[in-house]
Amino acid sequence: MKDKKRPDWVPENAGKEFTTSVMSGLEEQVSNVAGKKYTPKVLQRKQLTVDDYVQGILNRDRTIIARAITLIESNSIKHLQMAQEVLKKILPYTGNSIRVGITGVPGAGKSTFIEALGCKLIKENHKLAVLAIDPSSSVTKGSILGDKTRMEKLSRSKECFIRPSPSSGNLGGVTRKTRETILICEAAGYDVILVETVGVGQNEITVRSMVDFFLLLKIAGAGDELQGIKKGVIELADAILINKADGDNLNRAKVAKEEFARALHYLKSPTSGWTPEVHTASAILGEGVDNIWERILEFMKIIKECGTFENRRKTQMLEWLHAMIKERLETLFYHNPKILATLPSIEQDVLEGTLPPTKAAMRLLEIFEKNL
Ligand SMILES: Nc1nc2c(ncn2[C@@H]2O[C@H](COP(=O)(O)OP(=O)(O)OP(=O)(O)O)[C@@H](O)[C@H]2O)c(=O)[nH]1
Ligand SMILES: [Mg+2]
Repeated sequence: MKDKKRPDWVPENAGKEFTTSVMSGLEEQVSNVAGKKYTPKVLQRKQLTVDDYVQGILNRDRTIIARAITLIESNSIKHLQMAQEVLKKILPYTGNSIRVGITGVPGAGKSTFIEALGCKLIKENHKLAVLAIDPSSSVTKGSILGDKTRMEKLSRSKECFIRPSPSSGNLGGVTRKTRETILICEAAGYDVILVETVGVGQNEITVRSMVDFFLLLKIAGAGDELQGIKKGVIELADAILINKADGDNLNRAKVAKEEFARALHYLKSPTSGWTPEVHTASAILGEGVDNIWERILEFMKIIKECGTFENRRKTQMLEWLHAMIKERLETLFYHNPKILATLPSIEQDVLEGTLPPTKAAMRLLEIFEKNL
């Protein structure tokens, strides 16, 4: 046994001058630790079947929910197929939540607001899932940690599931992963889903396309009121919440509220049947939080009555379908062996000016079609 731990090339009868030895492998450890059967942690992690995932999700088993989301986030084709099987089976249990998107510049107080609102909801026996897209904002720099401390009570609550979504990869990927994560959370019985996203351009449009209610957090006096009023993200919002309306900031917040309310008059509502509103709050003091939740409930009631809710969810399903097709086509294209082989030289021709980009694109697409 002892000799086995020496490499093959060590001469027989070699002395202590050959110090090299071979570590025992996992299999050896499994059957051979102190004569007892022992399975290291890495091997204990059982591969889950599709049904294991489905049952775990429906039973709100947080470990399995987390693993199912990891499966969804994986870019491997094998995982993608399995994830789709899981999703197909949980689909009948989805759709029964209030989906709220929360956006705002870094530091606007989104996480603090979610902590305040979340604690209230849990007290009222809701089950809450918080998904944070692109949590690594410029303020907190890789703020999964920052978010955990800002959402301290929530992250300790058993009724709340917090999950940062990866922002890496293409936008289509982020869309698919977040949408699918929402479905998993719904099937697990979370009846309120809050999606936090940092207000940088495309992210907001993406999140708007997957939630019912879209809330924009603003801070008074940040100097961006007028810029913001030039449409943009404001057009996507069902409500604007002027946060940090406390201390010295209270008056400024009230003024900002009036300004935004005036500006909203000139904009088209993103949700038919609902007129966007402006409110103030202090997330840190928990003031104004109850009010915004009441407005969200009122919103849900109204849009369900007038049919907007159903229409929006249907439109969102179609948007999702097309996002999926685009994502899949793009993956197929860029992983196609013939494309991989020809792309660098065609890129080079484009760079050298010997091939116009349009022609280059046509040529590559032809190659792709012929080698599907
Ligand atoms: N005075 C005051 N400060 C607040 C309030 N809400 C949040 N803050 C503070 O503002 C800072 C940023 O809050 P976060 O909740 O992390 O903001 P965020 O929008 O989630 O930021 P990112 O996730 O980095 O985009 C923290 O220091 C909070 O304590 C508020 O209502 N009043
Ligand atoms: Mg945050």
